[in-house]
Amino acid sequence: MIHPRYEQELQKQEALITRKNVVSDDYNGIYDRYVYPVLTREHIPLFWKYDLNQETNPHFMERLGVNAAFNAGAVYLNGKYYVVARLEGSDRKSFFAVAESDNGVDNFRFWDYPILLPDTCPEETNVYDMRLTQHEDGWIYGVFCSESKDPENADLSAAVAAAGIVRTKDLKTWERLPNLVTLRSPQQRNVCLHPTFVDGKYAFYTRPMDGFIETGSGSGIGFGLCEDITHAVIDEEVMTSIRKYHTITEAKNGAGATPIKTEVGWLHIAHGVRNTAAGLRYVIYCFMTDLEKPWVVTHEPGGFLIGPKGQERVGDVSNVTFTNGAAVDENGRLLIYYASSDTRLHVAETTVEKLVDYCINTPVDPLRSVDCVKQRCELIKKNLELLKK
Ligand code: M1P
Repeated sequence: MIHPRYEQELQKQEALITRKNVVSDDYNGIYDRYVYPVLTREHIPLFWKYDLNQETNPHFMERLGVNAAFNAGAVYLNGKYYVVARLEGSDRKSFFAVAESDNGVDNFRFWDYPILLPDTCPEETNVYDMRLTQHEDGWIYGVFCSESKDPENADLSAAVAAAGIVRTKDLKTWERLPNLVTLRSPQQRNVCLHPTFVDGKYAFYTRPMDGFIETGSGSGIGFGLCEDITHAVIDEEVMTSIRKYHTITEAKNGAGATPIKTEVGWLHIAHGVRNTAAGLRYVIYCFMTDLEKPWVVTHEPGGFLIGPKGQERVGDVSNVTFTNGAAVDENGRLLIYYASSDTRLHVAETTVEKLVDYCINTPVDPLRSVDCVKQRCELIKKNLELLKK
């Protein structure tokens, strides 16, 4: 018999899932933030957490808790919005699950089961942050972080990060391919597959790292080509958007959403990290690369696009905004799915046209305070002259 408490909890959850999302009055002209997160741990189906049977669970206790729903890959398919979210169980293991919505900003519902990845990597302990790429070869690829214990380091927290690769046609059946091998970088995280062939090859954005946390000598977001996606090996990585001293990317950066093709170039929505006395601060930034040479940065507006604000600042890993997914519809409506503080998933809405304008017309970071003030004074002068007319 179903526990009587189930109905009460279900009603609460239904109210949360079906709540209409509203645009925040926090204006910047670039994008609209929505007030409510689109996914939280409270969106997880109750039957994933509770044993609903009153006989075996008389106190209606959670048997398998979920701690967080955050960093999500995203895709717009046949008029619907799908995210593959990173869920973290209360046991700290992350896994993936598909949630869908008709409008992309609210009413996200998880499918009945999370994704059970083919178990091809016995050493793999944890998986997270899937980027979804609708590739011109006809597959939808998911590239994610595959983490395992570092066998060569006795420190219990020493880990190795690699890029796992899966592919699907329907988000239901997933074929696992061997992990990406990058011959010159010992570890990889935040790897993302480019949606088209480049010089007839598969192209990946990488994030070369010497260790699990620190990027070490890795100077930014890399780019490499491979012949065969079913045994993906990248020999050489060239740099795209690089880390710079005293900027939002000083400590590290990484590819985010799969690049979006526009008439003027590829639009990238990535993340940058700086260090502070309070720990690392993660923000989201944009840049554009050349259509033919998608590793060549053509525009890189100064500063961040989305930084943690208000309640977004607080969570399991505070002061973090992070994205690994965006969805574009046939009219150029662009939804950026971003997570705050490794805890919940939000959405910001803009258009491809607006974000291209932002990339092209936002001044670059001049890298020195004095030059930043000069830059601002120019804007003020122009505006004051206009206001006086
Ligand atoms: O905790 C913040 C983020 O840290 C990692 O990003 P990066 O590799 O750039 O440090 C990722 O593990 C990401 O999942 C997480 O949100």
